[in-house]
Amino acid sequence: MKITDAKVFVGGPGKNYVTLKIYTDQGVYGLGDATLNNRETLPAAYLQDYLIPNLIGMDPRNSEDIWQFFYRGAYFRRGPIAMAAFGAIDMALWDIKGKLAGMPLYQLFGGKSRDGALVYAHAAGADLDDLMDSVASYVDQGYKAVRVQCGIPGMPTASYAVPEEKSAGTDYITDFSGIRPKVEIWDTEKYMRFMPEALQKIRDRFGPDLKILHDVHHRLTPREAAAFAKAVEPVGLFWLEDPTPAEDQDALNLIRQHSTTPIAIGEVFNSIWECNKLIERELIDFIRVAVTYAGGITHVKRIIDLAGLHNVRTGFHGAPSHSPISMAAQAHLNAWAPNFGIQEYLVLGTPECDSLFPSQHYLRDGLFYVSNAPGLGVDFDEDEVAKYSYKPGSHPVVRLEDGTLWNY
Ligand code: CS2
Ligand code: MG
Repeated sequence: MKITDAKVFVGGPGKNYVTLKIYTDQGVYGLGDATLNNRETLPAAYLQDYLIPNLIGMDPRNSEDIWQFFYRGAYFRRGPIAMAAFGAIDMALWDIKGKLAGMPLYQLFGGKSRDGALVYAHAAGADLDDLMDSVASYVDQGYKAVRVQCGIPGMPTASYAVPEEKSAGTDYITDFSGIRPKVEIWDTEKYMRFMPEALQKIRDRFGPDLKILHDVHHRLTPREAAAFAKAVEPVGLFWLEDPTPAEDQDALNLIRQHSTTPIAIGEVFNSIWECNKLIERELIDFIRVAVTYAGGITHVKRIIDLAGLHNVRTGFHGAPSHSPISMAAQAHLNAWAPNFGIQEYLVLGTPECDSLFPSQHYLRDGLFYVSNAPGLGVDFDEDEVAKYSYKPGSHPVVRLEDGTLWNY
């Protein structure tokens, strides 16, 4: 069996999705996602200029050897751009494998460990009242778990993932007003004074059963993060996410020394080598990698297995930071993984998105049910994507009030 062609498509409804389609001499094709937020053209170019010319003629069933060929063959290993490009190829090859076997991917991994996989929604509010309304709307929809992000009183600008105005939406992931980022101002002391009390008020309002998650988004130093995790211990969070940048994996020791609040880290990681110490020393409770950013299904399965040896559960990063194709790949891993924790889930179900990426996956009562169709169980409409083109966009950058550049 041989790969005969591969094409990259950049664009989609409200997002620069990067979709890879691999064609074979047996008519079976595979789909992969290489959507690297705000840098979408780069994995697309890596695929187009370096990887696809090598793919032609390879046997698509040899997904492990192909992964090793590109990873070791690159010489300059890892990094988000390369691993997103490898990730797309790997997802597409697993999609082909499942179609050849006539099985949904979770069957190839080891079958189902659960039917519905727990997901969490994103609640946000310009102030605490606004946030409470947002949480209530998700609880009414049947969600069992909700991430909560709140505007901080006195903060000079809206904070991460928080709308400027009450009841306003916010596309905090990509601002399509151009390639030059907006500036968000951050004040740690205001955040540290306000947020623990706000989280307790949310717990008091919604009771002990709601799984409450909060994303610090890398804004604290390890010491501040330890103090914050200790302060919110009584809230009983499901997890505290990215409390501090994790380049220095050892820095996470300080949080563990001061708090039992569950910690989730990993969405910015693109290989096992950025999280192996966090996992082996049990400095985290959830690993947040994304199949797209961390080299695809083949590499993420290695991370899941390592995590499973060390009481660490999965909590995959979610769309629309990447596409419904990666959501499908993660849904199959979520159905199988014995150490599954939770899946981030922003409702992508706009008619435009559904017609570009048709699938039989579905959400009910806060649980995600994976399709039983062979392979990934998601398709891609090449005619539909022609309606879209790449739009330059960027995250904000963050500065402290004195102008110091800080962590977005
Ligand atoms: C966020 C991400 O979903 C999350 O947990 O941290 O959406 C993050 O802000 C974006 O992926 C950045 O591109
Ligand atoms: Mg996050």
